Amino acid sequence: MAAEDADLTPADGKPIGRRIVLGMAGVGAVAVVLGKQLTSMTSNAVGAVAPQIQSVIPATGGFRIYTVTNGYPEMTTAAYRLKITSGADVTTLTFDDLAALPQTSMTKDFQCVTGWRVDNVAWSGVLLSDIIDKFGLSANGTALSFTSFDGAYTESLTMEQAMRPDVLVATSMLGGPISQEHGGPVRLVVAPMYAYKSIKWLDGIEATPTVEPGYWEVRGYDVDAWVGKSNGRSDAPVV
Ligand SMILES: Nc1nc2c(c(=O)[nH]1)N[C@H]1C(S)=C(S)[C@@H](COP(=O)(O)O)O[C@H]1N2
Ligand SMILES: [Mo]
Repeated sequence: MAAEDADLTPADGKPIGRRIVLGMAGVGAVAVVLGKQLTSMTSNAVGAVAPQIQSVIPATGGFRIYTVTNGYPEMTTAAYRLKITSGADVTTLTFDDLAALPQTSMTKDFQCVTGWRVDNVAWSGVLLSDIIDKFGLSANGTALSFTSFDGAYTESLTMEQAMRPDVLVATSMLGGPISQEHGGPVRLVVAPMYAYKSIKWLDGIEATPTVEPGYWEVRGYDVDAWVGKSNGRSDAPVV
């Protein structure tokens, strides 16, 4: 499956392009939608690009599936590892290790900065604050950096943001495992912020001295991506 970068720099200097890849099982549709037209075009773009495969695009319940690489990285729960770096201490957790930690559930709206939103998404997993406490991360930095096993996407939070009770290292979504395209087996969910903070295919958490802006943030999006209070489009229609 091929996709092309759609980064643009509009008049306000903030690159707002992004790439959307929709596809499954050897049949892919690639919609490259530019800048401000993204919100209004996403639904139609699929039909416009490849009308014949519309019927095989999975019903994702209102979610758009995003990736900044060519496709979705694959990982079994057995092979999964989460590397936690807290100063000189490096700990590697398996999926079972995560499952053995206290489990927390939350149901929150999931809002992309481009305007689409899915209401009442059920997540469960381990509170990031529990991981911070268990591994002493706040003694070793003022922020956290997150990496993905897609090898490209990164994210960050201040320690204060990361301690919130609505920030989860999620191992379950909508009552089941997190699917490959939604970032399984483990993704971050930062419920109070636009979904670009919710890094998929999470494989690393590290305490850092300062906030290191993530993938979209070095491309112009706000580091503090509070829904309705950042450079997102909370006023945009849900498409
Ligand atoms: N690794 C990775 N995480 C990511 C992204 C991505 O492209 N790669 N996109 C982000 C954006 S912009 C959104 S809106 C959500 C989309 O989540 P979904 O693909 O499960 O709908 O994932 C976020 N996390
Ligand atoms: Mo997004």
